[in-house]
Parts: sequence; structure tokens; C-alpha cells
Amino acid sequence: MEADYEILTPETIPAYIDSVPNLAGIVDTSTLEVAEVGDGNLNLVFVCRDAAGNGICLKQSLPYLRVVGEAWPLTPERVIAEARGLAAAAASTPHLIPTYYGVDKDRHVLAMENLMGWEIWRGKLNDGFIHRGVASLLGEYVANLAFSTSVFALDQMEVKERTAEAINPELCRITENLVFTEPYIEHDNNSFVDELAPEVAALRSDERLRAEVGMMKFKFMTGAEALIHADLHTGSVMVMMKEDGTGDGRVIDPEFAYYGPVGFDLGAVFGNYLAARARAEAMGRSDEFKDWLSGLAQETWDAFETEMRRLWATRPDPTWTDSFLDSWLIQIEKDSIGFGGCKAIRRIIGLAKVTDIETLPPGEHATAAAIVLRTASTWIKDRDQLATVAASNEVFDRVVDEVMANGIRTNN
Ligand code: SR1
Ligand code: MG
Repeated sequence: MEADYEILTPETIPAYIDSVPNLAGIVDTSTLEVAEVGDGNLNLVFVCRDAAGNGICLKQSLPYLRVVGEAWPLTPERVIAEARGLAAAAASTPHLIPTYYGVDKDRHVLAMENLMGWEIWRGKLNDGFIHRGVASLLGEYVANLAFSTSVFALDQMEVKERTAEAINPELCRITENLVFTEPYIEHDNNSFVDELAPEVAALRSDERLRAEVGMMKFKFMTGAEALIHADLHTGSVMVMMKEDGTGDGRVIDPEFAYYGPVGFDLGAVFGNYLAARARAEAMGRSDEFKDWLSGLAQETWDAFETEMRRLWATRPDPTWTDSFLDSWLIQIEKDSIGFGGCKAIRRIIGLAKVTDIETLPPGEHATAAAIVLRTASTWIKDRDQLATVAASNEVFDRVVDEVMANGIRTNN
């Protein structure tokens, strides 16, 4: 599908910036260096820096999916969803996102701070770097976004208006298909190495798993609890090392944002920690690194819970009692485990894989992938009994022991 708006290039960016009044003065366009760095699945991303060191980042939606090309048309209006997600987070956790400069609805361009010196967390995890504290920031981000956009904080009329405005059907459909349906059937979007075929066949023939994945999909499609990021994987987080040796983090890319289940955001984080942990096991990383990874999900959950309990004191509506919060948190923890499993399985079988697993050499690749698939399957099926992040971590430990001792399934 051809674009009916100007597609930006590094050469046209200075003139574009000059033509947008609210971007004036952020950078000196006469000395601007521009690079297109979009390595995600969907958009063009231009990072710009002037001679004085000032920066800006522009993100433009194409009218199709970048990773597939023009054969997969996709609304460029998704930039509005991203703008909505950024604006909501700017109101609740401005310190956890890049500064947002505005959106150009005609040319489908979003302008934000250029996080110079920051790097995508997934890459740093892949390379074995420890950024202490980032996992907590994600819990803080999810809690604040959820609370501030939900009926816990807002009048019901406002929530209904916002829910309608934030409907994001095309992007939701990607998730509905890629995460909850395609991995469990034969589909052209799927791919995996031959060695994994028996593990994949075992998943697909597991009727209980299929039913529980259906339950998770139904919740994703109908559970409009709050505005959620809806694509909160470790590639949507930028990190940097602070002078005190701890990590700092910024959440990016909320273009899948819509009113959905809060556990989906936490689950996305957990599913991606699972991939990172499986990689570390398969590679035989140091105990220090593996121990740090093993605590990430608990850290994120604890920060989420602490922040929700803190925010709870500000709720205006007495309907929402302390006991309600206790029950709701129990449900969200279970949802997060289930969604975490769904998000992990899609990254092994379906379209849009993750470098945590894909960059491993063949033997390690199959081992790590099998660890992810088996752990994730148990998370989905047993999420109610597991109930806690701590118990979900024990599943991972058991699966690692099992795969290391017996290897992965074979056809024999
Ligand atoms: C076809 S788009 C593939 C994936 O990229 C995004 O980051 C989402 O995770 C989506 O599912
Ligand atoms: Mg993205």
C-alpha cells in the first residue's frame, strides 16, 4: 500500500523539523546529524543530534508493517495510540519515559527526546549486563499507568470515553493472532528449527493448554481494566548505567496501547525475563548473572504491588475497599503468570522472534527454546494454583533441571 503522505528520510528530516512549530529550538537543524535506526517490526525511527549535542527522536508510522512490507497494510494512525500512551505515562510517571514533544497527525510522526547513550535492554541482557533496579521501575510504570487511567482514579464517564478513544483494533488484532492463536496451529507466520518440532507438537496437542490460552485471549479481548502499554517486552525498555552502578530505565513504544487487562503488561515483562533466563542457562552464564535474572520478576511484581497500594490511598470512590484491592492483586498476579506464558511461547514459534533465543548457536538455541516452551506452558495451565511469581520461578528451575538432565523431546 502506497503512502499518501511524505515518508521521511535522513535527508528530509532537518526541513521537516523546521516546518513543525512545536519542534522549533529543540535542535539546531543546520548542524543536524540524522540516522534511521528503526530495528523494530513496525516503524521508521530517526535519531538526530546537533553539533551542540542536543537531540530529538522522530518516529514515523508506515502504512504497512515494516518487518513484512507492503503486503501487510497497517494503519499509520497507530502513532496516535502511541501518543496517547506517552501522554498518559507523562502524566503518571514522566521520569520513566522519554520527554514527549507531540504528534503530527497528518504525517504520522511522533517527536520525543533522543535518549542518547541509552540502549535497548534486551541487547544488554543478551550481552550479560546487570542493570540493578530497572525491573522495579517497570512495576512502578505499570502500576501508575493502570491506576491513573482506571476507574480506581477516574470518574466512570471519563473512563468510558477514554476506553472508546483508545480502541486500537488493528494493533490488538496483531496480538490476538500472533500471541494467542497462530503459535498453536499450522500457520505461514510460524517458524522454528526442525529440532523443536516434537516440543511444538506436544504443545499443540495439549487440549488443556489450548483451552487456557483461549481463556487468556478472551481476557485480552474483553478485559478493559485500564490503559495498558500492551507491548512491554525488554525491547520496549531503554537502559543506562548510572554513576552509582545501578541501572536506570525508560519505557518506549506504547503504540499497542488500549484499554486491556493490567496483567498483560506484567506478563509481557515476565515472558521476556523468561527468554533472558533461558538464554543465560543455555549459555552457562555466571551464577551472579543468573541469580540477578532470577529475581527480576519478583522485583517487578513487588514494585507494582507497592505502588498500587500507595496509589490506592488516593482513590476517590469508596466502592473500592482495601479488601477489594487484596483480591484484585491476587487475580492480577495469576493473570500475569498466564500472560507471561503466552508472550513467551509466541516468541519461540510465531512471527517476530527475540534475539535472546535467535542469536544462540543451534544446540543452545534448541535447549533455551525448549526451556521457554515448557515453563510457559505450565505457567499458562497452572497459573491459578501457582498464584505467585515465586512459584512460577520454581517451575523454571524444575524445567531447567529436567531439560539439562534429559535433553529436549525427540521423534524417537
Ligand atoms: C508483526 S508485528 C510483530 C510484533 O512486533 C511488536 O513489537 C509486537 O510485539 C508485535 O506482536
Ligand atoms: Mg514496539
